[in-house]
Amino acid sequence: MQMDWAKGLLRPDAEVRESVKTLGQLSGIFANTKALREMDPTTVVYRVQAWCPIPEGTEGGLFWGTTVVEPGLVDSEYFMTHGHFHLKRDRTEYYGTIEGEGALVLMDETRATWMEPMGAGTVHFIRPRVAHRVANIGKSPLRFVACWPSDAGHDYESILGSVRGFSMSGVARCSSKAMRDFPNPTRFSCLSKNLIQASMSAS
Ligand code: M6P
Ligand code: ZN
Repeated sequence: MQMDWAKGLLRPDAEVRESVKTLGQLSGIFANTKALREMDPTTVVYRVQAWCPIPEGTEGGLFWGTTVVEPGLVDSEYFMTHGHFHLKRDRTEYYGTIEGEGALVLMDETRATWMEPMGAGTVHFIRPRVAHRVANIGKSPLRFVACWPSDAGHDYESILGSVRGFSMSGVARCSSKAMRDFPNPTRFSCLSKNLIQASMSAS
């Protein structure tokens, strides 16, 4: 396999799966559905390349991939990945940032949510039973690589909805300065959305 390490892109190959997520495919994750409806549904939010050299579900294997999240906003929310728990909840993952500015939003099964700032060179270990989503909080594409177990699976269902979902206001319009100044990792409850926004706008 060949990867362009400057851009994180994998050379197209029969074992590399490529997918594109548009605004039209992400209607469940943005809070302001009216603002979303007024945008072009074909707008690309992010692209994923996943190198899957063995069948999905195989125990003991690893997949490798790159995700590129475009800059943009839906009302006050940054463009972000859908986000997921692993179907096998004890499976972990690494994310490593190539370039851009991002927020890795993490949420455990008690719905406690926290963030880690992403920037060129940051590496993030996603612990067992922790859902993960990435928002692009910068002005250029955010590129990151990921490595995860081939039997982890994706559970998208459990993070959807205003009650069960991530505390999405936490990534709304937070400046990169606020992200840098935030203790890392910062832990807070999903119930304190206003507090998060207040802390971020204060810094
Ligand atoms: C990373 C990995 C993939 C994931 C992708 C996009 O590359 O975690 O497993 O599919 O990000 O994230 P999502 O599936 O939540 O849209
Ligand atoms: Zn994952």
